[in-house]
Amino acid sequence: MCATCGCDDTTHTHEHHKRTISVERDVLHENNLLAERNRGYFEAKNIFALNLVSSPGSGKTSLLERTLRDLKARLDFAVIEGDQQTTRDADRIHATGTKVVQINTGKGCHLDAGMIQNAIKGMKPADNSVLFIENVGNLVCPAMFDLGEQERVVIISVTEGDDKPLKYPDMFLSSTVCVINKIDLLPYVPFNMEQCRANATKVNPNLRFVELSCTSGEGLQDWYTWLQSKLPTPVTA
Ligand SMILES: Nc1nc2c(ncn2[C@@H]2O[C@H](COP(=O)(O)OP(=O)(O)OP(=O)(O)O)[C@@H](O)[C@H]2O)c(=O)[nH]1
Ligand SMILES: [Mg+2]
Repeated sequence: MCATCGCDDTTHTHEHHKRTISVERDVLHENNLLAERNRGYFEAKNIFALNLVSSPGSGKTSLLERTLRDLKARLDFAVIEGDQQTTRDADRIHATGTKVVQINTGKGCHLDAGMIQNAIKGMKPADNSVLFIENVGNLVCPAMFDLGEQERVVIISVTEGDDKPLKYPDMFLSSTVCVINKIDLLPYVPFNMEQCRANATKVNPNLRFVELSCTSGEGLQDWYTWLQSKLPTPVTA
């Protein structure tokens, strides 16, 4: 039996697999072109865009809520929320007083650059602002889709297991920062921090780590220090 598609036919040629690959390439090519346009827009307006990716429930929205509340007096923020259904996360962000747009992807499992282009046309984030994009909770598909962001932040929580970087390497390879969240739960779960970091570093030696808890607040200062160190210098007229 064919190990790729399960066909019993021994004369099977695999031609149809080649066709599938070329379609995927076309979709990604189109996405990459739009991502470059987004990147140009962000550069021109001096907007610092971050793409937050993780499995469902790792704490993307919780990290945003804390960050927005703690830094809103100093920085100008906008948020694009991606979910399959509901406006629950957008409602949470709205409650912090931050400008937010919700994108519902329906059956889709990731945001793409075209969705971001449409969202920024509508929301018009301010010059010199920080734009957070919360992707759909999924450790696989969002890895393939460049949105034009400057930084991709992968969040893993200690309840997920320290082997996840090895099992979902594309996400950790394509990210620039790895936030390890829910460290308040470390006493209760079998999670080896050093092993997790070693696994992630094996996949991506350039990955930077921040360990924190959105609940207790421990480690949040490290995240804020990193965020502020990355901000581009405001453009002066
Ligand atoms: N104990 C603990 N719980 C946390 C922490 N951060 C988030 N949570 C909880 O984890 C759950 C999921 O958090 P969310 O912020 O909604 O996670 P998310 O990644 O935005 O989830 P999706 O958008 O559904 O993918 C919530 O019940 C949070 O209260 C943390 O640091 N410690
Ligand atoms: Mg969320």
